[in-house]
Amino acid sequence: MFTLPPLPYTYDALEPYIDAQTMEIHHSKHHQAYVDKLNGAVVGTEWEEKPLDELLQSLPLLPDNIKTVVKNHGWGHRNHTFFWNIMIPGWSTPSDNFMQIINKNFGSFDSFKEQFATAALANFGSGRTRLIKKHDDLEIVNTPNQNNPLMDYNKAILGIDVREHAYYLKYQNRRAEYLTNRRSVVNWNKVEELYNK
Ligand code: MN3
Repeated sequence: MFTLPPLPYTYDALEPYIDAQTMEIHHSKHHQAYVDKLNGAVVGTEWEEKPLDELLQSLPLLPDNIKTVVKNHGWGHRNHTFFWNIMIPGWSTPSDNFMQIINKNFGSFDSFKEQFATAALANFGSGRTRLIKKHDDLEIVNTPNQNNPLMDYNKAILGIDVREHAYYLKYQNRRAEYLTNRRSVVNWNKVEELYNK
């Protein structure tokens, strides 16, 4: 059985940038639903004991009646676990080393922030916008729904949920404002750790 991982901080820890009610609903309702639906698909099958990574890598081998559910909800579970962990209460900034990597790829930190926000604003509907490590370079990639076309989430080192449930209670239609405020809670140490993995 898959279980909902506890958040690494309290629901109100990212206030005022991300409000406690949004965090609580996003984690205890939305993320929980991904876990429950994933369990509903695999429990009682030969796949129930597989670790999540292995299960997701085995998608093409899964029977048709559970393949789509496992793909959507398995990735939903994985994506949200990742999302909680690349946020942190309090202001964090990239280290000098990582800043050099950002500068090399995007010209400057401001330019990176602008390019990331532009991509996230253009990410129609309910996708994710990610910073991806490709070889040693960085790239900004938009993906729809819970899709991760790279099939290797380890390459994603920063991601943002632009689905409305991630911000609507506080920001309504003001996605740009959510994106700006979301910057205040990026866990840059974690991003760099993933880059160096
Ligand atoms: Mn979400």
